Amino acid sequence: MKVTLLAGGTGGTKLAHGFALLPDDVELTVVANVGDDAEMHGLLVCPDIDALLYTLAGLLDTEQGWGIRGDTHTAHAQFERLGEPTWFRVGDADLATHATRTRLLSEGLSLTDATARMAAALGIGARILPATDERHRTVVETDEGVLEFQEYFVHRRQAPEVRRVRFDGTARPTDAVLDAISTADLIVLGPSNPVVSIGPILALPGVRDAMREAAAPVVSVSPIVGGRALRGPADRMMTSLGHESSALGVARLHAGLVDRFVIDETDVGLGHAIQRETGASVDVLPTVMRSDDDRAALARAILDAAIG
Ligand code: FO1
Repeated sequence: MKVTLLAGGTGGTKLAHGFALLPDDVELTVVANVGDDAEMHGLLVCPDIDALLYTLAGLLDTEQGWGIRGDTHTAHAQFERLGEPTWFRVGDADLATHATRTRLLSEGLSLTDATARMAAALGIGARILPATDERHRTVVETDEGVLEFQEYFVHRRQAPEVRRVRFDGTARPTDAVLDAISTADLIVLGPSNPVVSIGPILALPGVRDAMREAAAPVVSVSPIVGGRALRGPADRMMTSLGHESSALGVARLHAGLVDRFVIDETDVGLGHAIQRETGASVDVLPTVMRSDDDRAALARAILDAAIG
């Protein structure tokens, strides 16, 4: 059973972990958002790839939701002494990840190959595919000006009002990504921010067509539960961009692309409207993942509902 999951941020990463926890009959490929990527201290940081690497290797600082558990910050203190910008906090072990990635890229590896090399070194069985090997940065137009994604997300703490989100560059998805979509038995849009986590992947030319043409069912899992994002600014961002902040709002964004919507039990009342407006089926499941068991149970339930 080949599962291809589009993910970025916390929810999608947790669901990736859920699929990875299932027995060996699931062959997992995660297509990772790269819109959040940024150069920090001369190194390429890929936060969504990092979160996948650390989660699937059992290293993630789960309290924080990013970085490595138990990491120290000696380098951070030295950056501070040197007068370097320190609003983006990179731990010592985390720094090794970014340094390794940057070295592999400087030796001519693609981001796809560098990520595969690092995932293998960390003992990860799932395939993590950057959505593209080219520059594809999320740019946030706000009431306080045009901001790079991490500038908006970390430095400005998501305070500015978002007016528009766009993607910098003319990137194309990798062949590996298009192939993972067209050969999958199941395609899942993870419960990640639809605008800045899933949006950048779907914006790459050919990705939407590949999903429409794929034989596999396409399932979208709502990251909005009871009108609220479980983590991050997805709800406020949806509203300020003119979308309803609800599972229905997410379904509208993915209408025409998706065969089934997974919504949380809290949102059972939205099921009929989603079905009526999008023509897709609706599965009502417990989508809030508090434990590893919750993650695996949701992954299993999605498989059962979509494939039987
Ligand atoms: N998030 C923060 O809120 N503050 C940080 O200082 C920070 C550093 C950081 C370093 C490496 C990394 O891979 C991720 C990091 N993140 C940090 C998380 C990241 O900014 C966001 O959570 C994602 O981009 C949103 O999905």
